[in-house]
Amino acid sequence: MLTLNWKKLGIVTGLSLSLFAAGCSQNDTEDTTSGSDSGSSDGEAAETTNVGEAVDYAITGIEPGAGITEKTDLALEEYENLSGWEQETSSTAAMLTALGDAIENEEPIVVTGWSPHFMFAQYDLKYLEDPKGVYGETEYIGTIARQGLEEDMPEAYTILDNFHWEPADMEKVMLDAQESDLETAAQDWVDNNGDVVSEWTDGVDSVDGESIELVLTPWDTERASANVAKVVLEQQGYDVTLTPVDPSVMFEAIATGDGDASLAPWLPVTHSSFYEKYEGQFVDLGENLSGAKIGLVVPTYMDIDSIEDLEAAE
Ligand code: PBE
Repeated sequence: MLTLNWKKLGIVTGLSLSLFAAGCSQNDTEDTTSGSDSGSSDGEAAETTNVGEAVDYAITGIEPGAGITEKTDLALEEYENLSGWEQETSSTAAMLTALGDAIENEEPIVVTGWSPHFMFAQYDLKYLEDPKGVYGETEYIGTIARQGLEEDMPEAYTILDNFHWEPADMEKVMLDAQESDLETAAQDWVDNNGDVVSEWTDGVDSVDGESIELVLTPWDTERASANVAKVVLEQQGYDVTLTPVDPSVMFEAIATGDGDASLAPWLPVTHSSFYEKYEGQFVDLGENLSGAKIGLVVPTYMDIDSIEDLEAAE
């Protein structure tokens, strides 16, 4: 049984939810100031010609163990114009707070961002073009299982193999969870989407309390899919444990058989190095969601479009 990082990651995720709520209300009260951006003194920072200088040559990142953090380190190496830049890692919650603060003051900021995520519904944001393809084009979220799961738990394996949903489904669970919690939101989604769920469970026998451990990463996207899978597997008779860990530990857990399966890998780019490290030691069940994306993200009021528009430090 995996217990690594559980508490730490749980706290991080809890913070991220409450900060999202705080961000919403700030945004509501600031709306009155955003209509007058034609004056020359207004939004001065946003019009600064040298974005690098204005943001202190720093990309606001998230947790050190995230796949996007690794790819951003790679971007810092690959793009000559990012020479002298740094990635400041901390947590998703801290990144979202910094993003909200910058937007409130219409200041420039460059963050590591991804979708599906609320930040795109909450703020006007854009991905910077990535001509070198460091962050890939579109990502998918995949499902992996430990070797032997198909033989040991064919019913669960079939359900996990069939698990496929749309970004709008995942967003619905994440949005509803703001009003309740992920367990409740996942249960509601399952109750309201019997047609989709029955495609996953069609012809699958029930079991009698067998234990299964799903390993996930601590972001809301993966907490949503894991909680939906938990509800569906429990309806089938399983006793389900959810264990949140860093992405590298997630792959390691499935490769060693400490965990049974995961719906959390972001591929083909975000978690490629972890995937390659353990390739052949887990079973790849393919996509469970298509149309995800990662990259460098800025507010739309910033007058740049590409990573190559960022100027190197002197
Ligand atoms: N994310 C969200 C994760 C995967 C899900 C993009 C922040 C990562 O970079 O590992």
